[in-house]
Amino acid sequence: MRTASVSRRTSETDVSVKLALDGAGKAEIATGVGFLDHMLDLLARHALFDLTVSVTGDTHIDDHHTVEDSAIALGQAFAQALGDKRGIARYADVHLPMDETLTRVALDISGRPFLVFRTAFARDKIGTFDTELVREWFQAFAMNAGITLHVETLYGDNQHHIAESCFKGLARALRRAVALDPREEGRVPSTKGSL
Ligand SMILES: [Mn+2]
Repeated sequence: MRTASVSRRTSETDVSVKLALDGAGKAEIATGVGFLDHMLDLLARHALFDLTVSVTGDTHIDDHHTVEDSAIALGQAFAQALGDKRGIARYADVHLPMDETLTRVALDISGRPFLVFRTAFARDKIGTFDTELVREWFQAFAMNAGITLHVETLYGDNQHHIAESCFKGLARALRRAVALDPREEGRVPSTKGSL
């Protein structure tokens, strides 16, 4: 079973994550940040991961620590659940439309963390959520999941759609990249023999 649990406690946040890669898209998300809950809910649904995320964070300051630390814990859980990456498709890319917005996500489950994030927000807030935290989330997730992740919003106007297209694009790309390819016959998909 490709599952993992991660608990991570600091003076700023207390995070617990449970992840099953071969799930049905069931999510129980309670981070204390409504917009982040919405993004993680649709991430689980579109990746077909079963995902539980609970955070008690210092949101009286702002949402930064809760967003970053939950992404660190989810990235760690993802890497743990994948294990030695035997048999996976490894690469995937998606163009994710959401009404007027189009975002491209390409990723490699490489073990070499890297983020290219070419998505700009014209406004600082979506409701009470700071739009700059979208990039923070992707950075923390990519570094801790150990994936090479390229996100580019090709065009778009609505800030909610732009953020949501990034998370949905990631979800759909992860769903394909973690899928087991029967032609790999359980081998690690690299000429080096490990990822
Ligand atoms: Mn939405």
